[in-house]
Amino acid sequence: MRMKFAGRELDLSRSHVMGIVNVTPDSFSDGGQYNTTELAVQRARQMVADGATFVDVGGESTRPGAAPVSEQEELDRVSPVVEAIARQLDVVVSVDTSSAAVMREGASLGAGLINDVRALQREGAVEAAVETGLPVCLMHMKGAPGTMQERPEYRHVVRDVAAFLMDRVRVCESAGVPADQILLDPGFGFGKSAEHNFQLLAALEQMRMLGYPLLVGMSRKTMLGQVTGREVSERLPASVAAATISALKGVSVIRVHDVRETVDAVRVVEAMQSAAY
Ligand code: 7PM
Repeated sequence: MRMKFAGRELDLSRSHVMGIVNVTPDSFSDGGQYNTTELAVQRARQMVADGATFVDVGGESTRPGAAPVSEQEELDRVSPVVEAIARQLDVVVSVDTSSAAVMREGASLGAGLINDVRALQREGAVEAAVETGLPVCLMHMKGAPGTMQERPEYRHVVRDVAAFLMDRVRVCESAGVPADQILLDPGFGFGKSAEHNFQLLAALEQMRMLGYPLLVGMSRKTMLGQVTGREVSERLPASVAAATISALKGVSVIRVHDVRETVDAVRVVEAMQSAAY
């Protein structure tokens, strides 16, 4: 179960940690582009030192109610950061985008993975992804970022999410994305109630039986606030618990804010698995 990310081949039968590097203007209150890039690279450097295998660079906020970002704005934010991290650090750079232009530019600057919360449904995205030759992560989202959390409903959340993802797999493979370059993500918090999210968490082994490596992101999310009563700044223990469960269930990539703590948790799971009799 190996996959090649722009020159770096990884064993996805193990769990890897992906650090989140946001390059939205509100994530660094500085204003200037140079400062933003420097701070993002600094953050990524610490994540690599802490054991991250991937860093996910995103310039479009999917936050409910966030203003949509123009393609040029997203390019201006993401490109210098992808380029600097890919050049300076030993890590797979994931580009968190739905834009065909950002996918192409990111790939040319050294990105190793396309992470699209819209599962390549935007105009030209599948074709752009195929051209880059990079692996892609296809995520499930119900509705659109602005309104997705308004009373989401499913017939059966696990079946519905799996059916959506397999439909996107079919479209992508037909267009030329190799089957062994696809990761799937149930999209925790993207158009799901707390119950939906925890049903999906419980069903991760089932999800894995679809035959594609999984990537998940639960770090600091509302679903963890809903069961702990904690504010976002107090969700580290719950986030590490969610990551531990993910590793136990065989998830390949765990997307988090807190790399060091998550890497420790993954190491504990791995120690148990390699000792199991
Ligand atoms: C506001 C709302 C800010 C949501 C940030 C978010 C995922 C992702 C995100 C995920 C994959 C967050 C999310 N979440 N990509 N991008 N999977 N593949 O909490 O779960 O980080 S953005």
